[in-house]
Amino acid sequence: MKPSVTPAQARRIADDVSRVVARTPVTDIHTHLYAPVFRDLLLWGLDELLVYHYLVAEAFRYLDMPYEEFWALPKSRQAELIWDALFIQNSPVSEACRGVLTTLQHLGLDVKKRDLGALRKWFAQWKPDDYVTRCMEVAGLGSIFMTNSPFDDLERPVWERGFKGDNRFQTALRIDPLLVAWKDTAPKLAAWGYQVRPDFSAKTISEVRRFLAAWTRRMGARYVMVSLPPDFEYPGRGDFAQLVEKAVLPHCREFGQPLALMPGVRRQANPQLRLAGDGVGLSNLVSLQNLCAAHPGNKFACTALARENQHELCVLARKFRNLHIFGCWWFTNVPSLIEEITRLRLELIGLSVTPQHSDARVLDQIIYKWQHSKQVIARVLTDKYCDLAATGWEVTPQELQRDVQNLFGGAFEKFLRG
Ligand code: RAT
Ligand code: ZN
Repeated sequence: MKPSVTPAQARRIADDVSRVVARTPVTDIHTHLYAPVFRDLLLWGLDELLVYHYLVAEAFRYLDMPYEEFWALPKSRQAELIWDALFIQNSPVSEACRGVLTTLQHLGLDVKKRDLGALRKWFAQWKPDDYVTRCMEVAGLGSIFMTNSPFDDLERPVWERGFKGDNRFQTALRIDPLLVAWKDTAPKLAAWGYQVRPDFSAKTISEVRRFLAAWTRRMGARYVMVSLPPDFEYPGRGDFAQLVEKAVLPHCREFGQPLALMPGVRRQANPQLRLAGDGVGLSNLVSLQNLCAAHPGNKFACTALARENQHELCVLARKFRNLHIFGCWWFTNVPSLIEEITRLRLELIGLSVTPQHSDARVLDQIIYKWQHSKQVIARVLTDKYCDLAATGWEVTPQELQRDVQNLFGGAFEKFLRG
């Protein structure tokens, strides 16, 4: 007789999955957050939540003031304008707006009164260090990966002074300027004492490797990362292909680091929006296929920005075990697409994936980004376990725990170590 899932059994599976998803600590493998010793680089609090670049882009759909006038205002005034446009004049239904409310709600605040002043007062009582711990608790995070750039003039001095570490945070070496703006970056490296020229002579390459090795050691970086335009090319005679092949991949092999690629961003589609001005394009993932095929001794991680790239990316992961796919990035970090993409991934590559990262730029955002994603991930997992139960295969509590741990950082950790 063919077993089928009764409504009671389905409810039990849903409850078990929700419970395990809620209590399993997550490793957030890509954020723009910093440990508190990085001081002003760690953004947190209500005004930062409101001036998040996702909300700036949305607010300008309604604002008619010139861009420059907006940017000249103090942050608190910008926050008030965004609050008024996106929460008061219109209902805050977008994912980024809803996120602010979810965050406030989970911090125990009353959003009903729409009282910006009272909400601001609550945030003013916190010290950053305690607040990091509090937000991680509420979000259910065990560990946060920073994005660490030696090219960031505010961040570099902190490393040069010596950062002793913070056991809540891990590090990732971000190298966009090296790979996407080599002509501007070579003189910088030269000024920092690396004997590089714009060419790719053996000397230049060994100096780029010396730079990568020094920063990997200084940061204790666990992987190397770059975001890329849709038309990135590999192999090729371009700077990206040359540098990746000759310097970055040998470096990654030496240090056992994956290279995380984030293709699909069209930087500064509208420069007047500043950080909010980047767009999306369909990526040429044949270049990723070429990288994975030509370098089986390297590990690659990838998240693609375009929805239309997600199926091809899953198929690539089926072909190449040196490819780990992760996250629903930026414009795909909305519930409808998280659901679609997570289902697709589980159906095509099972549990050897990291379905989400937060990309939080403001500490408090980890609360909503994980709350919303966990809801969707739990729903998808429940459906999959119900499909299994219909065959007579019941997932044990230990198996459920193992699966969720893998999705929430375990699979990525194994990939890092492998
Ligand atoms: O999602 C974002 O906040 C973007 O602005 C980018 O930072 C992107 O995530 C990236 O890492 O380039
Ligand atoms: Zn990011």
